[in-house]
Amino acid sequence: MVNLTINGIAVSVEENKTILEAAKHLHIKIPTLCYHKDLCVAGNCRVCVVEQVGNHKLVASCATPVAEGMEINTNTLKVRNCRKHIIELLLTEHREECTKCYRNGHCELQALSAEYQITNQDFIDLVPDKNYTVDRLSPAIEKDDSKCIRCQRCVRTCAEIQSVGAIAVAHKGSEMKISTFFDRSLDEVVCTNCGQCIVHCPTGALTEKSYVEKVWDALADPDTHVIVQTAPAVRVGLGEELGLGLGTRVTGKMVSALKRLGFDSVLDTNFTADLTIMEEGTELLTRLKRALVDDDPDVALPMATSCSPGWVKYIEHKYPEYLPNLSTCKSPQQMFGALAKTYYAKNVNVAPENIVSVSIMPCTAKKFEANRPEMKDSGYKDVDYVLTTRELAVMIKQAGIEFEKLNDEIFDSIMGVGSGAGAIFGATGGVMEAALRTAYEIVTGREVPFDNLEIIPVRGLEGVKEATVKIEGTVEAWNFLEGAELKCAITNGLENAHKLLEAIKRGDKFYHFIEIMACPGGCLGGGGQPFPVDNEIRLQRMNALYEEDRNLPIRKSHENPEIVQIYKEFLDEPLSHKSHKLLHTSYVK
Ligand code: HC0
Repeated sequence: MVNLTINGIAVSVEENKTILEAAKHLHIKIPTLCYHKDLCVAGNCRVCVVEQVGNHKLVASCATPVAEGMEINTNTLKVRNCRKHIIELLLTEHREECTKCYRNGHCELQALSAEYQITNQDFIDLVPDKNYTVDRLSPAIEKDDSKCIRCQRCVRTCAEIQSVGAIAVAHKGSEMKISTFFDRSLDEVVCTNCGQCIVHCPTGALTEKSYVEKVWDALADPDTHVIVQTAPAVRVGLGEELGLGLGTRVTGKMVSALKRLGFDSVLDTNFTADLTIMEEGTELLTRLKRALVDDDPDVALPMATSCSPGWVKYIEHKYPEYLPNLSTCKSPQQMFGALAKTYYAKNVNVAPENIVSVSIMPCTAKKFEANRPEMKDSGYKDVDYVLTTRELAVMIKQAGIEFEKLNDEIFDSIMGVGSGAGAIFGATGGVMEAALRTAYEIVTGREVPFDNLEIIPVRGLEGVKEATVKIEGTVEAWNFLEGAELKCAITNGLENAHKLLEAIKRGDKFYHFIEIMACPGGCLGGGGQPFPVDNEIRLQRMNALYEEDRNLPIRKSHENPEIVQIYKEFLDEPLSHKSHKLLHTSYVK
């Protein structure tokens, strides 16, 4: 342990801790901007400066390790003035239009400016007029350089967490900016649209493309039938944006709010998450049969999940040789869209051209996915508009709904019933757990051999998780799997996906089935979820999703009565001709 004093108070912390971390032990808050718990230390904004007693040196507390006998002051005149000047300088280069800014009220620079009562503009003449770029071409993410403070949190996020590198530092000195390959639009580079840069950006330099006004227009149009689907992870994030505690489960209030907003039908993506399990589980078993019984050399294993659009774009850009390994299943969002304008339209007797299909997602890549040209199998654009969790919160506030006072309501039908297996899709490992609950039971006729259906090895925030499920005692149709050991792996965050794929490529690892989610923690940590985010917050949302599962009456996808109904009335069976047409797709480089 290392002993030091901060503001005259003694503290002992482990070696290799920083002054910033030591101060936290004493509940002393030091302001930061370029620092983020998820990222490596950059130490470039210097707003976290503190003063060393004795030599009066100012040091960046986020980047300075503690030392034995160190004496630090965090609140001297020199420290305060220095921080104030740094904030003033940042504001000088930052286009101040707080009242019109997307991050108004959620901006870390704005908060610091308020905290330090910045009222003067002493440095305004130092900065020449600049030609800032505002990139609005992507259907998912907007980038406004005039709001950028060059802290590089986005750059580190894209490289460290996502292994994508779509954005990087370009030029030097006063010309330095965060740019893309040849300064092209995010729509034209390797960006996966995951939006992790947005949730790690302290200001409004990176934001989602908003479709709030389009949805208000649709709701106001008497000739449209506007339906909404809500993703699993929204129900454990939305409350944070509306004054409730971290990871509060707000499913019933969310449904109630959506009804008050005027949606004609409030439905659940968890329904198509269950449907995905039926289709993807059958696809996996079919691939296993081809590999194990037919000795088919062309069958691609491991089969990889395909429901995370950031991951799909990543594999298209970076590992196209593994595209045959992707499950042909569309994501639950897109399955829902295709069914909304076919199965649902027929059931409620509404012309599909009059249906506007909206989805609420914790994800910005879902906006890109809905705009992919291949996502029109219903004969129309399957999903018209995608809103993030944050955008839904904006609509609820604009409508004057006192969210925390709402009573719980239930989803409409049809396509409004989801199982607990569908709910846990929002957490890393959830798709795997849901698939195993169903596939194991189909193959053996018995429940998975885990207490209370909870497959613990696939749970948690670790980057790469592995599980082996031994199949013992099969029903007749699946005798070839008797004694087989199904090897699975789960990753979250694209850097971890990269590591896993490299291990598979080298031949170090072999799996039958892998689940990959683009965002840390899975969708619950998606780029469309409320600010801020770190692992403690992700864990709270994750626990809430598992609680949601435990509290639902149906916890296995194949037992969802609406799933049984859709196969009986419309799809016939998993991987049927109709399923293939509406629920499956293929991706190319
Ligand atoms: Fe997800 Fe999904 S679980 S990707 O993370 O599979 O966004 O929440 O909606 O589609 O269901 C996101 C979350 C979804 C889809 C589902 C999947």
